[in-house]
Amino acid sequence: MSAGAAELLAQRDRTLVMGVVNVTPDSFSDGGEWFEPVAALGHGREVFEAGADIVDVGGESTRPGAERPSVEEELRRVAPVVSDLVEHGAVVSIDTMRAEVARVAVELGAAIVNDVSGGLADPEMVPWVAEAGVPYIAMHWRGHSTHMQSRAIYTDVVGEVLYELGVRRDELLAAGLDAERLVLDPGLGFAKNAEHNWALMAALPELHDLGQPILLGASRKAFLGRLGRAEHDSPRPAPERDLETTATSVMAAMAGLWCVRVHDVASTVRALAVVETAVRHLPDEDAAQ
Ligand code: PMM
Repeated sequence: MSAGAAELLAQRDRTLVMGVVNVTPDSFSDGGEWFEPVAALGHGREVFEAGADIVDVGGESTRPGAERPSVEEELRRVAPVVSDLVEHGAVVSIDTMRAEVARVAVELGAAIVNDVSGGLADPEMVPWVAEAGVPYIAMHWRGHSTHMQSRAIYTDVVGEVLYELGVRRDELLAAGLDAERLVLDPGLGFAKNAEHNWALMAALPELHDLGQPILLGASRKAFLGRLGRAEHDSPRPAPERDLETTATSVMAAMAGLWCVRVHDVASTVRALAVVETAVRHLPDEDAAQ
């Protein structure tokens, strides 16, 4: 494991910021703005320079209904961006459900694998991660984008997500993953409607019951775009959801989560500095005794 990634995984004094670089023609959150190679490289560096602790590079859109690119196409998209960011000193995570893409990205210097399927999409992913010993982010997942919304059925979304993530954690550890290198994520928006996402947002501290560092990916998701809009109005466009995103980042930091995954890094970095500074001013319990 790289020194940078090891240090970040052990970080508990503040909530980390993961900046998103989607090299896709159809990502819902940035509409494919960074698809062209030159734009993708430039955007990657902007995200890093804005203060991201981790830069998350992905080449497959997970927007509901999205078609999957081939492995070759996914690699063509992400490889130059991963290499460039690594060269510039960034800690890079590769956002992929494919073992082959993860393997090549790690060879190029990516330090973390971020798998929205938690290893369920590609049977080769978990054995490879176990063998490579690379830090792994496993998200709560019920199926590919083409049919995930039909699986957004829960009677108790918080209880069920915690249960299913707990089962996945146990399976991943049994498969040989190192508990010190495993991060879990409730997967907002993945097989979840707005009500489900809000219920999870209201229960962030409960995610600690899983006993692993937690990452939250609320940034620019549709449930935030509907706030303050009449039912019949269209949601606010994704790039205009950063204020709401920043509020979710603050909630995550107040709940003591490990990391937030966001598109606009600068606003979250500044908001989290407020939380971090206030937390540092908490009375020292030991000294008070
Ligand atoms: N969301 C998206 C993509 N990758 N990874 C993790 N770990 N958690 C998420 O919530 C997550 C993710 C989809 O959002 P995007 O299109 O804005 O990248």
